[in-house]
Amino acid sequence: MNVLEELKKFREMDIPYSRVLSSMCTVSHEIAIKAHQLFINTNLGDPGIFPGTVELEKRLIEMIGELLHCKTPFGYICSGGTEANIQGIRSARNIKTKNKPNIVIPKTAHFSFEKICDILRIEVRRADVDESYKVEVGEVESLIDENTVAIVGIAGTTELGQIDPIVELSKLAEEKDIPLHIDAAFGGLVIPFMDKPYPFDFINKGVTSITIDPHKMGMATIPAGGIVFRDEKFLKSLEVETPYLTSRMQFTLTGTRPGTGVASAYAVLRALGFSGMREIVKQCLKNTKILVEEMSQLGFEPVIKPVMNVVAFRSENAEDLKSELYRRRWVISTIRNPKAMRFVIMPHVTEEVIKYFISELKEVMK
Ligand code: 0PR
Repeated sequence: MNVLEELKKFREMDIPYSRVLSSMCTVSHEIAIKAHQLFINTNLGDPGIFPGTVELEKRLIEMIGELLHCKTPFGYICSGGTEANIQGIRSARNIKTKNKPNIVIPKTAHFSFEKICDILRIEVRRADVDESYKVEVGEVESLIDENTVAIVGIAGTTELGQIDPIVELSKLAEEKDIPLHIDAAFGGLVIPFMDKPYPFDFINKGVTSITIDPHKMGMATIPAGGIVFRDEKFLKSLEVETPYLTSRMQFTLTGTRPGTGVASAYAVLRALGFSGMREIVKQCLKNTKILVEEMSQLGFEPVIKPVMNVVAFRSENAEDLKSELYRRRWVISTIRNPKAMRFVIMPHVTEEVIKYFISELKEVMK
C-alpha cells in the first residue's frame, strides 16, 4: 500500500471538527494553511538563517501589541498557551528573585499552572471565585506575601469563558509592585472584537505579560501560542547564551521553533483585518446564543450567562450524556463543579452543526 493511503486511513479514524463542540482549536483558515506551507522549513531557533521570518514575527508581535494596547510589545510566537504561561511566570520569578517564591492564581486557572509550579518549583496559591466564577480580589490580596512573585488573572477561563476583574487586580499589582500575568490564551482574540470589550490588557498599568494564542480563535495552524511583555526586561530575564548559533542569546523555551505559526497567524490577521475578526467573533457569539436557546428548550440552564463563546449547562448526568454522545461520534466536554456539559462555539460550530447536534442530543435523552 502507498504510504499516503496508509496515512489517510489513520487520519480518517480522527473525528472531524464538524462533530467537535468541546475544542478551543478549530479548522485553520484557508489563508493560514497557504502561509503555513510557504514557511514549512523555517526554524526561528536559528534566526540568522531566517531574517525574513524574524521580521515577520516582529510585525506580528506589533500587530498583537496594537490589539492589546501596547505600543512597544516584546514577545514571540511559541508552542501554545502552556509555554506562554510558563514563560510569563518564569520571567516574573527571575525578576523578583525570592528564595521561596509563590504565585497567586484563580481557582479557575488552566491546568498548565500546575505544570508551571512543578517545573519552576514555585508554590501555587489558589484564590476562591465568587458566584459568577470571577476571582475574589480580596482573597488574592490575602494570599499575597513578601515572597509572591506574580499574580495571575484570566481573560476567558477554560471552563466557562469568564473574565476576572483585571482592572482591580491591576490596581492591586501596582500597589504591591508584583507582576500581573494575564492568561488570555482564548479570550485574547475574542474580547478585543466584542461590542463592548472588557479592559483586560495592557491598558491596565499593572499588567506585565499576556498569553494570547493564535491557534485558538486566531484560526492559525497548530502550533501557535503567543506571549507578550510590556517591558523588555522580562524577555531579557529569560535569556541564555547560544554560543555557536547565528544569534548570541535565546529567550525562548524551545530551541528549534517553527515559523509556520508566525506566518499563519500573521496571514489571518492581515487578510481578515480587525474588522474581519470582528465578523468571525460576532458569528460565534450569535451561534452561542442559538445553542443557549436550543438547550433551554430542552430544560438546560447555563451555569453563567455566557460572556464569550464558551458555555456550560448544568446537568447532573453530564458525564453519561457525554459518553453516549461520544459513542455517536459527537464530542462535548464536561465540568465537575458544578456538574455541567461544556461547549466551545468555535468558527466550525455553525448554526447547522448546532441544529444537527441538538437533534442527536434529543435522541440520546429519550
Ligand atoms: N490557558 C487557557 C485559559 C486555556 O484554555 C488553555 C488551553 C491554555 C492556557 C493552554 O493552552 P495550550 O493547550 O495551547 O498549551 N485550553 C484548552 C483546554 O484545555 C486546550 C484545548 C484545545 C483542549 C483543544 C482540547 C482541545 O480539543 O480545554
